[in-house]
Amino acid sequence: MRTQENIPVRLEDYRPFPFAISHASLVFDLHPTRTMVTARLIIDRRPYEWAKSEALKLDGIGLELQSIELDGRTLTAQDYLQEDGCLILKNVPDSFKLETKVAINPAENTALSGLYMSAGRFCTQCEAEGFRHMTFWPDRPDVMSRFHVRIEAPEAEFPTLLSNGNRVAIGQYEDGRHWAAWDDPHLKPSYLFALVAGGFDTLEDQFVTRSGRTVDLTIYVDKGAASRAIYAMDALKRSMKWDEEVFGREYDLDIFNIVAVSDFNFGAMENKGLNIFNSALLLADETTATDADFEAIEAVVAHEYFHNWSGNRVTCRDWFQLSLKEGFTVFRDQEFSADQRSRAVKRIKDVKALRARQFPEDSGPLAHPVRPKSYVKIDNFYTATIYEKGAEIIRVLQTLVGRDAFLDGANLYFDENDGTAATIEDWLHAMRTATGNPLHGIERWYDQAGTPCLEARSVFDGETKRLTIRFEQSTPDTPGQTGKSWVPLPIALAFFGQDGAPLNLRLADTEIAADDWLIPMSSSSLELQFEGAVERPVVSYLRGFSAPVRLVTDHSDADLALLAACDTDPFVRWEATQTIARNTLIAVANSLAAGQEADVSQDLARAFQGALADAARDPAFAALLLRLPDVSELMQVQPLCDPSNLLEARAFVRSLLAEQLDRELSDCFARYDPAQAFSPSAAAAGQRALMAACLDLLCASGTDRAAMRAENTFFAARNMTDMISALDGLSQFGGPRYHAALAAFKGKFSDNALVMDKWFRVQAMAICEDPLLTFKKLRSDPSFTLLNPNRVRALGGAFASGNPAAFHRADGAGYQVVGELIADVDRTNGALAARLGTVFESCSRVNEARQKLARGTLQALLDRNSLSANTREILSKIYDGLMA
Ligand code: B3K
Ligand code: ZN
Repeated sequence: MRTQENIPVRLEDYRPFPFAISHASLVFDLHPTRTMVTARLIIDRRPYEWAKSEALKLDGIGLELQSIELDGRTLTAQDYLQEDGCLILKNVPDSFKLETKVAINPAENTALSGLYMSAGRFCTQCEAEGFRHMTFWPDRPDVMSRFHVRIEAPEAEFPTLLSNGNRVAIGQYEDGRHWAAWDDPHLKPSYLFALVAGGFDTLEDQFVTRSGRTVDLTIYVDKGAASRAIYAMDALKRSMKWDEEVFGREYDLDIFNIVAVSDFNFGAMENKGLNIFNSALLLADETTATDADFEAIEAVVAHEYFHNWSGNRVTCRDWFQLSLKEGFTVFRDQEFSADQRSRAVKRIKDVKALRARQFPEDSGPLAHPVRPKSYVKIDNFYTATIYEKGAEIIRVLQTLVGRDAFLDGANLYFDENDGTAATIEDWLHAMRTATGNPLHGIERWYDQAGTPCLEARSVFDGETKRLTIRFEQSTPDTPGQTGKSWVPLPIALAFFGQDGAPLNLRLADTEIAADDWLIPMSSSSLELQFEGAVERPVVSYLRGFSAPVRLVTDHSDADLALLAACDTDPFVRWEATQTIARNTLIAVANSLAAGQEADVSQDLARAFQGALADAARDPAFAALLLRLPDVSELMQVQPLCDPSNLLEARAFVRSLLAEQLDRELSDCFARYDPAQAFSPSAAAAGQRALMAACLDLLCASGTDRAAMRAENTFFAARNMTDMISALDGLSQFGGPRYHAALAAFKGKFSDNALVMDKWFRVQAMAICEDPLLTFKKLRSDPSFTLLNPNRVRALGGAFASGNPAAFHRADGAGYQVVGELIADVDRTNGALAARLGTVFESCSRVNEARQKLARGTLQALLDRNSLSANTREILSKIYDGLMA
């Protein structure tokens, strides 16, 4: 099927918009089912030769046109054309005023793009193309205007009326309606527009910028929830300060507002001066939010705030440049969190997330470059590649040029492009100019899909005492892209003696010696020789994960054990432990599959013992060391796998570890005091994470003692983190204890939707009992709704991604239930359904029989004519990549 809706947009077709709209004055007369939107635009033809004969083409979808006036003259149907989501006016003058009036129905907007209602309030989401659902407009990021907005609504129901910028006037009508006028002094594209109307409680504070301006900060939340916004407010103030101190960027309006809404398609949105947040990423206190929630809130509040410069002051010329703002802003929020918390732990968590989400994307049917060449639905391109790989490229750049030069480059980028819609070329131009570094080949990071593979082999010559290391890099073919070239890779290295002590080696035939090395690789292969070791050193590669590649080394088991025990770089220590675990798990899985007895090496138990012995020094780090790679991760290294075999291997190894390390785990678990006063700090969270990691492994023993421990932890828990850790533990057992805890949980939190999402998630991911039956029960639970994206993700996303053995059941029933859920969600919210559809990406890694079953489910979905263009784009790409 080929309709206007699924014709790809191509980067090479980019052309500026032929008109400029200097001013936009919008009036929203709000009504849940019939909101009237009047737009008065001041339009000038741009001075390009080709623009002279251009018609004015405005985007507009689902708008009931009431009237159009051009310079005060009412147009009739002969004067314009409405087709394919556009309003076309031929033969317009070079300068004119245009007024359009339309009616829209926010209450029926279940796609949550444009103006919609959430919990009885009006709110908007415009990125990427929501604005066209409210009024006729060239809905593209390179058309920037000054917006003036007037909002009218009944005062009793909608006491708060918000938009971007500053509130410049308010007033009342006699019929109980009131109005507010907002003016945003900054030019902005339509995707940054926002409007909110409703009744809220607020949390207020102030921030004084380094130049001495006072900014009023307000967070708008549900009635009674203001105290749950305290943490977010604190994170906001810390973000504002950090951006001044590190990037030299100050806030530029007198007010900064954040609104929390319960129905939102993703995490949050950086609208100028009026951020809108999914309440899951804003509201937190110890009794309702976990440490992971606190951490995510801190990161997302910072992320949206940082967009004020990387995204709003400097925006994107077109959506192909999306990573210009997203990759850079993720990098900025990662650095912020690293400074607020533990840099090492943050780096490991980021790498885990990259490998869990971006690496599979980059090696599967949905692989695409950080700057794609074409797309069908832009909503589908808010991907881990654009965000997380995009952030890694920025980090590679920083590592290549050094922190100070990098910050100079970022400053120059902000200054040169302030108030404009920029491109990735503009960014690289600023970096090259400021640093003097030619950054050869850096564009390939943006243009080539696929995760580069870096192979490192080392040979020690016992006679010459020279260590030779040979690096080879290659980037695999991806759908539609072959024959790739090298990318610039910063390789951080160090060496350890067989006793585990760091070695200071010399680059052969030079005087250059160091403990730590940073080797920029800008070729497909590279050979280096080092001198100064008396016996074969162990090489520590890619310290701090200095480049986002798949690393293949010739490390022996003994080398890995040494690095796991002695490396001074926490990332490599963790990586070595994970590699030992991965190798062990895969070996066990293969033995089990072959019906043989599994022979488990002691290296893993020893590495865990080391982690436990050292746990007090950095509990958060120890907690990471003690978590085995999960089934999804193992699926990436075991092609054409059977996920239930991997799950079985994991359960087997975990039970062995639980048995062997019972004393150490129990001691470490017992050192945790569940009654201590709560703090959301990284240090306190680290202690809770360590307790949880111990409890999780202890539960793998399957003993009654462990189940009782989890039960006691659950009922003694004074905070949500401990409660969820205990519930996770109990979910390994199933049975009455687990169900009693679930019932108690529900009884306590049934009126808090965000906490109930956790109740859904724990059960959707539980491997006890029959996960498919659990899924079906939850799907028909009265508190399940297709209309709330958080709830849909808490069930569908958690089941398909977090319970791989159940999703990839041999009989295909897992695919079927998720397919049905996607079809149901798609009826009301195509963007959400498409995002959920990406879970089928993992099917390219399972065995042929399963791939065929998944293909059948996808075929049935694709056969539906009513399937949204969003979901069709995702599912058809996945379908094409599966075995027939
Ligand atoms: N810029 C938004 C994401 C918009 C997603 C549109 N489908 C939030 C963020 O990345 O900060
Ligand atoms: Zn962002």
